[in-house]
Amino acid sequence: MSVYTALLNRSVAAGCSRVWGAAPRPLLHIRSASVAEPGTRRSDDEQLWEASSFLPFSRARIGSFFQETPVLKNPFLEDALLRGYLRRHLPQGAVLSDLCAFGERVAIEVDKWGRECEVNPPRLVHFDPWGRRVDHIVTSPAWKRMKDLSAQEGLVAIGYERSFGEWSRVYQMSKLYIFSPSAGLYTCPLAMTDGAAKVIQSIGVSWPVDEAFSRLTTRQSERFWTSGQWMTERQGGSDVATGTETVAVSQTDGSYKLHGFKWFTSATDADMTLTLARVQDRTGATTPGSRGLSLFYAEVSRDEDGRLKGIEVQRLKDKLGTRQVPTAELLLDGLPAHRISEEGRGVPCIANMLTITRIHNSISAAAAMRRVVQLARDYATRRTAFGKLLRDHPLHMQTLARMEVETHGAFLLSMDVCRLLGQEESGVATQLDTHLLRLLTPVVKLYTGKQAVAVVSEGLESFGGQGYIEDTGLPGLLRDAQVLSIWEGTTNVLSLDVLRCVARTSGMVLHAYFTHVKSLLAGVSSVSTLAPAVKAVDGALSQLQMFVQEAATREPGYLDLAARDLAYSLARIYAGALLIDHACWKEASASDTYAALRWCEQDLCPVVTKQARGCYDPSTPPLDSALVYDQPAQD
Ligand code: MFK
Repeated sequence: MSVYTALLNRSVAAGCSRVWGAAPRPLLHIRSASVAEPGTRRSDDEQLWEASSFLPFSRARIGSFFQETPVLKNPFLEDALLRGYLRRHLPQGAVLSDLCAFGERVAIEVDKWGRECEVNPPRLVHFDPWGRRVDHIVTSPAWKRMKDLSAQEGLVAIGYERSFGEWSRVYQMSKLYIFSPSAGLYTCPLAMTDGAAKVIQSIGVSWPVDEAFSRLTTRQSERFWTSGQWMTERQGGSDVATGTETVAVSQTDGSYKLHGFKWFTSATDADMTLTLARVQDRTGATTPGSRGLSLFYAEVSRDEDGRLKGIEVQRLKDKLGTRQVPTAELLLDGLPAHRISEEGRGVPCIANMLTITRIHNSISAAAAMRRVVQLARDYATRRTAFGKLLRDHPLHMQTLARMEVETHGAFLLSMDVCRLLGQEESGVATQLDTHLLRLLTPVVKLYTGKQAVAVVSEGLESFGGQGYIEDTGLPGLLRDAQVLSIWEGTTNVLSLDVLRCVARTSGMVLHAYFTHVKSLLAGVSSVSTLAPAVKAVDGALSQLQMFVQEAATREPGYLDLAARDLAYSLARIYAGALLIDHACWKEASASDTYAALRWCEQDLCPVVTKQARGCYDPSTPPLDSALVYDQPAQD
């Protein structure tokens, strides 16, 4: 008999079962403890097993119930709305079969890489073992595989090949939408890569960026490049125009060297970047403000000693989410660069990039919502509580249905902006379409960014405590969603962008908006099931039109205060019209109708509701300030 067995036997003899109460029955039976026949000798193993069966804690006794996990199935096949939308607008077999095959790959292979990017985040190695400064950003093998996959699957290329004409962007973004929640945030470098390709194409591809354009848009993984977008400095995350301190010193060969400090540079392992700087004149002076900014192209390369040319990586950022993406602070110390905009035209030139990255952001937001709904729906068929599956609890299903309504709205908003982008790029856009694209890009970005945080947060709750446990992968969805309303323009900055584009076009963007929403409603029969939804959108649209006319006569500042609610109203009314339009399609499903009806039950025009409460009156700012800066208690 081993010492251990002897000890166990002694414990039993000492009456452990009395101390701990009745001996619990083993829950997990590996084998039964045998009862020795008289005259037979029990083995040490048998005696050990018998003794241990009286212990309240042991490996055999953590319980026999293990919850089935939520399963990620092919995200294309699981998404009736995406498939319906494509059947309606882009029914080409090649597209559908590519998306189906890609969806299978995402579920089986790519999702695991995405997880690996999260658990194996990038790190910065400043020095080599012999003390030389190297500034290596070490990324996981999965992150590198994402780069190859992105090229091979044409995740940027599809938008530039334009094989499906005006619907090419919808095809590309559908693929990114399937990819995004499994991508380990590789969608971030792809957004900037796409944006950089767009800028280069818009300025007319020529030396030195022709090679870059071909690499950004290739399907050959060994040639594929990603691009950064180094805009943010210490003073200028939003206020780029005044906050940019980086200077460009011209060289005798016509190129420049950049000196400055970039405070947030995402996906810093990029091969090239577009960045803003102020050109110094002979005296070293620069022009302040937006008019002093020019756009530069720079390659990220190393010298023969392995040092980055003209760049020092100060540190990697410690972020709430998006930990998969290397985000760095960079000192630009003579970075060789080429000016690719006219002097002083940097902001309008990089605005093309902002349009693209904001559309990518919207797609990622809708995709995050779709993913959490898919997982929650699957889980509801596997989890039993209070004697029945979650799917049989009406209140639980009502909650999932509300998440689905939001996801329907976000998807159609985002895809419609992709549709408009595709039309503009293939030369078939009308002036109305171009105005709509300008107005809706910030509106859809800001609205879907906020929706994503709310829906993903709700989604986590549907897994109970497991939704809060890191290694389920679920909390990462929420942490990553939180960035969607921050980067590429915060909600307030984009709300003000909406006002600026209204002012710059003398209201033409709003005219386009009203015209298009009316045309979407025009085809719906008044006796249709959708009549209450049509009535709600129609009414909200009229209210919004009156608000806009009246607000134009108000003092400056009135609209600034209304900007956020105005943007929300534009988003909700437009999404309502899109949902109705989609539900009127002859092959629409019952859930398409349900989504349209439910969406239109909310306050579609919060700007008028808040106006009626006097929220934008001149007395409001002092009141709001008083609320925020409350007087300290007087002793
Ligand atoms: C999953 C996807 C994720 C994506 C990953 C990307 C990660 C990158 C991390 C970052 O977040 S990088 C930093 C993000 N920062 C921003 O998004 C900047 C936010 N600030 C703004 O958007 C400001 O509104 C802006 C810097 C554009 C304001 O600059 P200005 O110089 O005060 O603009 P102004 O005076 O309104 O306009 C100057 C010109 O640009 C005008 O043209 P013109 O001179 O020809 O009249 C405008 O029409 C044009 N412009 C400005 N915004 C535009 C635009 N054009 C088109 N679209 C726009 N949005």
